[in-house]
Amino acid sequence: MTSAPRQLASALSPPQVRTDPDSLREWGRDWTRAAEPSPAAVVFPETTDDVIAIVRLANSEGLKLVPSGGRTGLSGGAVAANGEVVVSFDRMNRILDFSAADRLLTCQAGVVTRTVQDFARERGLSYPVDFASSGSSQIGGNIATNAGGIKVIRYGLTRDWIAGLRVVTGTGELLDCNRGLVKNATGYDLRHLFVGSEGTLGFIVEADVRLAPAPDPQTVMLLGVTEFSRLIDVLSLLQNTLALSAFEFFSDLALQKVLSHRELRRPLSETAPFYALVEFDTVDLERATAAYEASVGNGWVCDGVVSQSEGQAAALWSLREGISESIAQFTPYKNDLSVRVSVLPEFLAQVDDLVAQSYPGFEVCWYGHIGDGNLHLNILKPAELSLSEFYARCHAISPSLFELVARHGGSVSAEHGVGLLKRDFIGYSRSSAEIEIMRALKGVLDPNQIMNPGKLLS
Ligand code: S2G
Ligand code: ZN
Repeated sequence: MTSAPRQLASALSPPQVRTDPDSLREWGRDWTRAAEPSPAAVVFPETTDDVIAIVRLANSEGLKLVPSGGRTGLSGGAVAANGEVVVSFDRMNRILDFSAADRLLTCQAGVVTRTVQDFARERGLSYPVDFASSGSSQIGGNIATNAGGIKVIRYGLTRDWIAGLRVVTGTGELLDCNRGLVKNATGYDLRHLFVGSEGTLGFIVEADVRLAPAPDPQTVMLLGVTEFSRLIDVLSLLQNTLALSAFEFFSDLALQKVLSHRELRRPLSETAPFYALVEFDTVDLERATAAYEASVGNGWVCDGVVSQSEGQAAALWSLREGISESIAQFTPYKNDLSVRVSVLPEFLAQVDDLVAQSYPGFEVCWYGHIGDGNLHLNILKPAELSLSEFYARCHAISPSLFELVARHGGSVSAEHGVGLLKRDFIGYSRSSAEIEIMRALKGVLDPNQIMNPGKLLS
């Protein structure tokens, strides 16, 4: 056993340290295949004191640490490819407290997102941040990447639901940020520095998670939309008519991939180039139907279906939520872009032209949360191209795509984080002054650069 695992075994109990090849491979990667996992060891802290001991050892022995949650990341943020020690929160997965009066749940970072959602629902409340990977992602990882998902248009992002954080910084200092308070005007809100920091400043070990009242009954409508730009017309008409819980979109190619992967039938009699999946309070059904009819009258929509039951609503949602899993077999090159909704029409037109010119012959899969300006552009690998050749060709086009995003004041990583894959492109969305300040902040909180080295900042 090399020195790192032996040292770690002295700070933890032996079962908490793994070095077998299967564990190194399993915990050394996330959902990306950006790099071959090769950690020196995987450790499983069970308490905050264990995490502090690991951080102190890393500082004294020059170990590098990679935080690991559900490993559902899509930017390589949890990849350990250079002999780092993976610090998995799988065993720090307890719900510690619940206050109905505060509508607050306190839990360890390793609690699975779905567990938080179920816990809230069982108490007549809800945790309204949701996405396809919520069954395996962990709340700590959601916080570290400020995860968004499908309900942002109504409920915001993870950041909006975190009322307190316990964090072990890169120096081993335990910070108790905000303690679940609603108001606390006593200086910089350090909690928000750690949200979205992707494990580069410290380990999130516990969170105080705000919960919302249970939502009213919801109805889902799937619309066949006649062209890309009309998605925005439908969005604006619906938004001026009722309170939307979700406004998602996907292309017909994305739908085809889900239908064939899951052996499902087409949901509409008409085929359209794009589909909008809309969710709203059932009490607004009459207004939603009127907006649908107006959209058809305007030629924006060619067909539509409304859920008549929770089962039908879930079936319509599965067409959207199944995309990521259905296209995984084509090892897609993923772009996760966002612009303000107001500039979407112009941006959509320009990015559509760029994609058509740049990726001739590649299958291009569009989907995402267009209601909050977030588009997922996935280029599918042709069978005849090697993965490295395919990635190289896509990577070569990224600068022109990101220039377009920058021209529209957008972000080159809307919700998936920067990690490894977008690290070299953050200059398209952040100024050099901001990047220097981020480096200085990392210098304060992780002076020995032990925390997730090479991620987010080069
Ligand atoms: C989505 C999930 C991950 C992916 O479906 O909204 O954020 O495959 C994605 O892009
Ligand atoms: Zn998404």
